[in-house]
Amino acid sequence: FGEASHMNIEEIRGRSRVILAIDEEEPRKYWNVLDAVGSSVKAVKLGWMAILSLGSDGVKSLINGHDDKYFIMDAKMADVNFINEKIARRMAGLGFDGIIMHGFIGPSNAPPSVMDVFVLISMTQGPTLYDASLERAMDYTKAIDRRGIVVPGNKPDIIRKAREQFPSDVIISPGIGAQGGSIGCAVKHGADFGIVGRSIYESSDPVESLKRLEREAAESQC
Ligand code: NUP
Repeated sequence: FGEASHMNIEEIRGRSRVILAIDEEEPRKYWNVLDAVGSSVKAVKLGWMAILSLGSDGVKSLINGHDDKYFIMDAKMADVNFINEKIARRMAGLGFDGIIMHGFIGPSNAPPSVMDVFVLISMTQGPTLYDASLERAMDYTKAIDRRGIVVPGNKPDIIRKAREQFPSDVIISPGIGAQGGSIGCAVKHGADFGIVGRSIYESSDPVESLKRLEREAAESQC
């Protein structure tokens, strides 16, 4: 873990239920969006678009410039163990606190030890093979040392099943807003966080959109 003095993901949960995803083309937009939302955003998810747009040095600067926040790399890793470990070490070096891995690589997956691992067990689009054998995906995931899991925020039934099976995991759920999910409903069914991208970064008033999402999460209604 880096030297930053930010909170861990469980501490953040007490203050905010939104993880901001940014998948922009323009390097400047990553800075602009984070400027706009300021300290009200505590956790940010970046992915391959950020690495491609900003470059790895640019991502490192962005994370360094916002050391009050928890950063997750949505790597959706699914390689053999020694490669996953190498990639995770590089990502930790850029300042990331957590990384997302695919669950389908199964119980022989030795998760990287350098950062928090979130295992994806179902997707917002689909059905995928995960849904064809959700029980198996969950069993595989239980065998992996992890901080939490990723389940679709637009599929409340899957969130509920996952929460029953993973009572103490941090559940993070994309698919809120632009992909049809409701953060209130996701939280009601057991999600700890909604991951929200376009509904915030493409909004004409990102701060207002964020406030509305936090309100809905607190109300926890479908
Ligand atoms: O199943 C998934 N669906 C999904 O959209 C797993 C994900 N990690 N994501 C990510 O969530 C996707 O890569 C994007 O960064 C974010 C959703 O963005 P938006 O639909 O809120 O703009």
